[in-house]
Amino acid sequence: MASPVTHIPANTAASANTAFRSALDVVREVEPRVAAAIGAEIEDQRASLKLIASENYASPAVLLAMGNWLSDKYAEGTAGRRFYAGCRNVDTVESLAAEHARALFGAQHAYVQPHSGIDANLVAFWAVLSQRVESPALGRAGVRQVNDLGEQDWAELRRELGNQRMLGMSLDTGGHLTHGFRPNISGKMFDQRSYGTDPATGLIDYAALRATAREFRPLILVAGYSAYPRLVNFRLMREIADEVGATLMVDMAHFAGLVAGKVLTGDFDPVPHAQIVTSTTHKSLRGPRGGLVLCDSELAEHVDRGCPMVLGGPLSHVMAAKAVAFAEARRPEFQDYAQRVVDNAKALAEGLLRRGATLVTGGTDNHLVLADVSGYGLTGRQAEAALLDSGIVTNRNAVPQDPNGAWYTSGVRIGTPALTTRGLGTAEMDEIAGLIDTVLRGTTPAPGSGGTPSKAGYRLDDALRDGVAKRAADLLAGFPLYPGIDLA
Ligand code: DSN
Repeated sequence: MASPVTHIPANTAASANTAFRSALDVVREVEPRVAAAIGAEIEDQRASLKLIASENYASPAVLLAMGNWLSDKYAEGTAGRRFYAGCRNVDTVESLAAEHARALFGAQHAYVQPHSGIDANLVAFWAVLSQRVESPALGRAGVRQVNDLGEQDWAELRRELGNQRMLGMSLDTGGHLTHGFRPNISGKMFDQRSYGTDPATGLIDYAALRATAREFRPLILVAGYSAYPRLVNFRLMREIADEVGATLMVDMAHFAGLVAGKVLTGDFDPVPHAQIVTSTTHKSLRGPRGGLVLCDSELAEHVDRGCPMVLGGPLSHVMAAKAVAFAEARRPEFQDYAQRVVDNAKALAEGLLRRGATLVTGGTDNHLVLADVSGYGLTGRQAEAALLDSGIVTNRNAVPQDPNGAWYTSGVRIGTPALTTRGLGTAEMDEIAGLIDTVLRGTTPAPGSGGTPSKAGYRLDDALRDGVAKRAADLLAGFPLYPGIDLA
């Protein structure tokens, strides 16, 4: 079998080791504590059973592309059209990243500057608003440049448009804060309404969504999630958006790797259906920490204004790493990786179900599983903490209509992108399901004040905890992370 960590080819492992060791030597000369923290991080990552659905391990090529003097350059604007002189090398890496992104996803336009997913979404919101403003058919006649609008113009515009509304997936059914919720600026920019899932099946209720869209008539219909374990029908979403005159925006941050790896195709590939698609680049896509916007040609000029409209100066070193990551994702082995991410999630789900766990929607079709831990008598917070003590890293997450709210929650989100990169397969996933079930069965809520059980405190037998942690460590020992890299 080829090395499961296909992004560390055997012929470059020795060079990568030399590069990381040398880099740390140089850093250590100036601030040894930083060098020590970097060295400790790889050991921490090696030691944990990482099941955070939004995390992964980037390749040495991606990591190394970020540590250089491209970081020193200011480059506001876009390739070939900068507000600073001397940007030819930044132009090269930005153009390459955009070219790879367009080819990888079959997109008409790619904007690779966003620093994060939140930034990518802000760029997208602004692009949709400014397109509407500047379209004589849709916006205020005579206004050609959204930048020229004063306070008074905006007030008038909001009246004229009569529509700064966003319809996104509710937080407790898996939506994301940036899809119009109050703790994020999107919740202030837009009047927001949510769609959710059918309580009986846990699946998106498209009929209810359509009815809400007809009544609410959003400017933007947002699809995408951070904790929904099933596929989304983007063809149907676009049909609904068109029917009510909305722009369909898809936030594919979580599942971009499954789109790139051609696991999500047809109705389930957002790119042919949405006018604008946003993503992070570091989750299932396995690139550097950053964001990405893909869009139809008509939106391109609006998207390209992201910096300086809502973004600070481009991180040219990160754009270089995005170009490398997208090039990696265009290789055939990435498709194999993406398929294994889903196969592993299904194996994990089946393993949990067989042991009696309750899963939202009863399973998964993507890279994550959402376990409702109330059947174990626990809150999500207790389950998360007990699992962490036992060497299993997950994160607590609300389940639909969660009685414990967003802080304590009743669920735990479990994802397979990282461990799949590490090479673990379906047999290991079944064993991990057993470890999770063992920990959750062995955990009880600690007594809280006034005789009611605590929502945070828990009790877990030391021997049980240590036994699971030992088994998790033994399991990981068979799947070395970054083989060939030895910083000791
Ligand atoms: N933090 C990401 C996640 O874990 O889903 C999304 O913001």
